Amino acid sequence: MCALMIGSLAMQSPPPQPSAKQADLDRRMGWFRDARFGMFIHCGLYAIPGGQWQGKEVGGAGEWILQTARIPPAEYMPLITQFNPVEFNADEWVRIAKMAGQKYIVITSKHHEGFALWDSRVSTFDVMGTPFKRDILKELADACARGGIKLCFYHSIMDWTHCDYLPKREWDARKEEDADFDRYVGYMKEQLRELVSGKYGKIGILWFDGEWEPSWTHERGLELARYVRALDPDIIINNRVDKGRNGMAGLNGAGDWAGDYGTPEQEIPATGLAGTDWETCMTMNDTWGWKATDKNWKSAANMIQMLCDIASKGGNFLLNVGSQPDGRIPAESIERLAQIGAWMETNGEAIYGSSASPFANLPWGRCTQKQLPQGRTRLYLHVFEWPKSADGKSNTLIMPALTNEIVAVRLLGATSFASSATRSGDGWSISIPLTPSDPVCSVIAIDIVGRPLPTAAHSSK
Ligand code: FHN
Repeated sequence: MCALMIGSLAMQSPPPQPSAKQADLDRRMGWFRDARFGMFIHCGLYAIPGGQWQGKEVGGAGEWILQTARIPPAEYMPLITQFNPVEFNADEWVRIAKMAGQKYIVITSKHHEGFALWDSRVSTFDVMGTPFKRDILKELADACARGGIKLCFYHSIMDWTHCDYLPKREWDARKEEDADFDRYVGYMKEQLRELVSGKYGKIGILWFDGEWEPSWTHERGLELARYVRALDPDIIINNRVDKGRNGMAGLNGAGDWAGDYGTPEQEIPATGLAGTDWETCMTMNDTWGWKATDKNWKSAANMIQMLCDIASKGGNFLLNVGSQPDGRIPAESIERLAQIGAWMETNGEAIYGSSASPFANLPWGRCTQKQLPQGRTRLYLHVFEWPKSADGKSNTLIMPALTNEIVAVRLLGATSFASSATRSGDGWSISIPLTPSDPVCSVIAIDIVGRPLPTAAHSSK
């Protein structure tokens, strides 16, 4: 039996009262911190060439083909006549996200190509100008409402095809002096109003991107954030509305930057980031927009451990799918999402609503935590490297550096085995089965008295 010593609750002072600004942020971020895992969808005209142009393979991400192949907008925009994703089924997309355990969807309302995935009143370069003639975002909004998935929009500030966006691509024949960037910002704001107006339901996040060109300034970023906040005081705005992020690391440097959370891209911060909300976005292969030749798929095992790593540092994981020109999500994506979903079915409680590990590092894996009533805490031990039994008869996991009393131990997904914990040095020795309950990551839940008190050497603080 685990030690049933009645641990004295360490006298832990209550946390300080948050400021009004922090309280407002906490209110907005509540569902985001609970969700932890979302689906990114890159859907646009770029899936039609799918990485090929004029019979040649084009390097780089599929959605960057206008830039990478230096396609004049006048030659790119006629792709609209070929956009016809006849296999698109919004309920199927939502089913796949739910199957994976993803709680929100961020879809590209408009990527850098400037094509609007909804029926926009202020543009003819939109989905209603295609043979498909259906409002994809409206169908997805209705499916998300039916499925209980939070809908969010990725929206690019940079717009390679709009006549007023600056700077123009150097191979764009249109004259920069004919463009009016302020007029472009007014157009962008009008499209954002359409998206957040209620027609598409309550939008969870406006996921800005494409903020890096010189035409977009800190002042414009602050003003756009104020504009969006006025449209909806509850909507979350990422930090790419402004100029504060440090490239792909995605986290704001010092300064009064707009945006509610940081956006590391294709990478996971080395440690947790106390007091900062953040979300790593990542492709499953190497491209955001669909590319026929990109077969460099990550394994589901790798992405499950990434999800645990990210949650153990207090972040969210936004995992991408690039829809095919026919409107289907690639089979390779669905296959991986199904495997991730199976793991989440058993272990999701260790991810959803969890917060960062109190430990700097653990030799066998990661840790997340949740507060319990009566001042107790549940620690979830995500074991990647299952210990090997010394004698083939019994097995233990060493939980180092935990001064709190353990009052309960449970192996997620293992119905029969009764784990127990006994003191071991400055931590605990936990009895575990000879073999892991999951080959990728087995989770052990331990309930402790009080808030976790790791020894100084092992604290993440
Ligand atoms: O240029 C885009 C890219 O196409 C993709 O949308 C990613 C996703 O976060 N964001 C930009 C690259 O940082």
